[in-house]
Amino acid sequence: MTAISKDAIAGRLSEVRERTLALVDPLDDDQLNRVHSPLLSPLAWDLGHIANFEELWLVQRIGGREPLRGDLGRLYDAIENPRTIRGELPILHGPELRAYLADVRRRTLEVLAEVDLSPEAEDPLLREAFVYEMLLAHELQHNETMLQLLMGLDGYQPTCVDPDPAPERDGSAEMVRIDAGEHRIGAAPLGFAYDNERERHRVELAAFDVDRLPVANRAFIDFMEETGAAPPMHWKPDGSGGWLDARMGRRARLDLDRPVAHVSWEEADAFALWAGKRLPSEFEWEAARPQLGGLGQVWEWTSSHFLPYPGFEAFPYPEYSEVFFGDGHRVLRGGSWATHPSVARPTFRNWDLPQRRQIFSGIRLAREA
Ligand code: AVJ
Ligand code: FE
Repeated sequence: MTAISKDAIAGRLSEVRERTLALVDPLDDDQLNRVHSPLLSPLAWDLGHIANFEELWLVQRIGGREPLRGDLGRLYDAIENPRTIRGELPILHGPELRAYLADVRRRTLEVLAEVDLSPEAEDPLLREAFVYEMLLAHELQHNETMLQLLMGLDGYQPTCVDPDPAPERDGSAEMVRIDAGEHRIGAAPLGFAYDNERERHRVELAAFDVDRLPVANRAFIDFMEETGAAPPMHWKPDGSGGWLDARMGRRARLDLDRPVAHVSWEEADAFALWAGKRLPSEFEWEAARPQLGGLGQVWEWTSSHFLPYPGFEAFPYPEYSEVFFGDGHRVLRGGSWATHPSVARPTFRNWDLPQRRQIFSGIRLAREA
């Protein structure tokens, strides 16, 4: 690979870092260090973790360098330090945290100048710049986690993303038919994808119908009124029987045509039952994707458990996907307004526990044809 491609990588690394720093730019140290919710890390932990992940992979692993701060890295190990205890850890703050981000980045660029990124590179981490793509994706995914927390911060106003994307307003009840047949599921062997998206394989599906648009706030309110179901996270009563969008401390009129967000899998499943439909499986979702509208506003819960595809091999580390496989987590597909488009591949699999709703999660419905 030529020097130009390395320049492109360096350029993208700095673009993504600018996005990360723009997210926290309006915040003071107290807001960065505070534990806002036991489900989410303090923002200072996310920032240190972003830098430490970069140091581990791009500096220590690829560059063979010693860690800058000795054992400190252990505090940023997501498995060793569950979210509930991250507020109590002696992590970096303020200028020290900023310096760590910058020091790691300087070393990353030194190492980048030395490595062989050609398709013949011996290390599979370097082939097609896999490890750099992983880094970019990782940081962008943490941007979304940070935005989950920022939804609860009074007066916050994101600058690099629009939390109020315009809904697609036409054809609200329209379904599309997907004919029975074999569908190719998963990521092609070349190009960046996470291990859980491989191997690509064929799946036989019966015919089904799927909604062209995700479920809107209007329909979710009908469901709440008929069944007594709880409102989504971040809604507040308006005092006269209606609901307000209370994200970021706002009291905004709820746009009834916008896809409902911040519902759990359990709520999505109950809604589907009430509506006389069901959630699509993740394979149905992937097969139907070219024909779906309203994409990119909310993650969409599927009926699927997060399981390995046939031939799965953990790469480059089992703690990304493998340790989460099983019937505990459900798969979400698509991507939300908070997801960077480069993360939202058609084959990308997101996952969370069925009761969680701090993520930007909505509902799309399917039924047997
Ligand atoms: C894919 C969003 C479930 O946040 O736990 C970030 C992404 N993995 N760092 C998560 C991730 C390691 C992951 N999700
Ligand atoms: Fe991470």
